[in-house]
Amino acid sequence: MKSWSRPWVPRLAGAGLPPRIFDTSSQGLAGTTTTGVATLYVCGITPYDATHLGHAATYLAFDTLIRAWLDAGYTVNYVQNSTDVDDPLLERATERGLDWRELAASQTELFRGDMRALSIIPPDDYVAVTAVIPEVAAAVDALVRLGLAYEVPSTDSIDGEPDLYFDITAAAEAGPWHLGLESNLDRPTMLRLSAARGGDPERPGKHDALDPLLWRAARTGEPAWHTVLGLGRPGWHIECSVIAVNRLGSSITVQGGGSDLLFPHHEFSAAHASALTGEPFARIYSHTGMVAFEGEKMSKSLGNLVLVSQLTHAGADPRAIRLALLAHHYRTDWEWTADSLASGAARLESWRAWASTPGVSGVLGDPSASGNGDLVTALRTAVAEDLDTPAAIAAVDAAVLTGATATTADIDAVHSLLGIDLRA
Ligand code: 5CA
Ligand code: ZN
Repeated sequence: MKSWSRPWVPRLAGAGLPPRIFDTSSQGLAGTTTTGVATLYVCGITPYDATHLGHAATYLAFDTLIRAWLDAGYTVNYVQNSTDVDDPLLERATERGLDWRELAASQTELFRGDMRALSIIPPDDYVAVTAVIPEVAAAVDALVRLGLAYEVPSTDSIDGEPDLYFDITAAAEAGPWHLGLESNLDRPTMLRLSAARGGDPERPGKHDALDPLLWRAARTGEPAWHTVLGLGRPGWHIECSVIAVNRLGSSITVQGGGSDLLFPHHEFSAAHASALTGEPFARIYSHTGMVAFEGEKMSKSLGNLVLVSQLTHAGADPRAIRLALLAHHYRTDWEWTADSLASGAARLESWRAWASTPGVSGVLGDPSASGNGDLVTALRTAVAEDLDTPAAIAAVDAAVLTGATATTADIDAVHSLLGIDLRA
């Protein structure tokens, strides 16, 4: 599927440190790669009601990771999906009297525009689930052959075809995945989250209440595809496993997404991928914190949204939105307020004034003026240490406060590592 245009990322002199980020599985900081190649899979949107600031914050965190990798001289291969067929999208389309394909196409286009406006580095491969149904069906078929999937009878499917479920007990015995590998949660919490986030622990006929759906046989009025498994559509977690494994291979560097996806989605995406390859899914499992609004997690289902497009249409500078988001560490939960954008805009104003002050020679961004100490090193160190953008911002604020002239290298580093072009 079409991605969006790539922002210009200046190359800085020398090289940044290879970044370390927090790994949810081992609960500690981990070096991201030693090979000079980094592979990244980030869960994309379900395209209805795009793009709220929670989405933007999550994609901005992985954009920062990519910027740190590029600065360290790594080759990056980045894949993202679009869940363009799933229950919540179908329900929203029905509510609004829209064709689900039209709703997905229009919201995906809005998302692309918002990502472009925010200068977020696009995936190298942006993959719609509807474009890879045969691939996913073949993978589910392989899991059946491996003895890791089983049929659950259905009463409402067309022709009484069964649905297919993943056998977590058999998969854990086969290894290398085991339940809790990624999420470290206890079983009661898993059962609660499964029920709340698209699972069906109460469904009769499953071997384990937590076993996730791999393949849903066709129902009247629902989209379905003819495949090796018959007529139906994929479950949620398997789409991400297959899209990632078939494009990036096993043991990818980082699997990323919001903390709301930790269980069951990421745990079981990792389980399916490991079952298919016999290898761990990822070396690092990375999760962003949740952005709240009006006291609750910003979410499409609750409707407490602030959309990027609302702010930009009202005249907000996308760089101010970026600075408002980067002011929070990507792993913390925080709340968007009326002040958030205002403080991002004020900071942008002061940084731009700093960047446009001529240096001693009268040249903008005079490279001979080095009054800011080593701001480039400070920025590199901050982003390489678990993407500490608040520390990076504080370093620029400190430089601005001293009144010392911004050098070309300083301005380029702000542009390259934080994605804020102060020359525009
Ligand atoms: N399509 C699936 C993933 S395969 C999905 O979760 N889509 S989504 O549209 O609901 O979310 C897209 C991304 O934004 C996910 O990584 C999710 O974790 C993240 N996200 C959603 N809400 C928030 C929020 N309030 N704060 C931070 N990140 C969020
Ligand atoms: Zn996903």
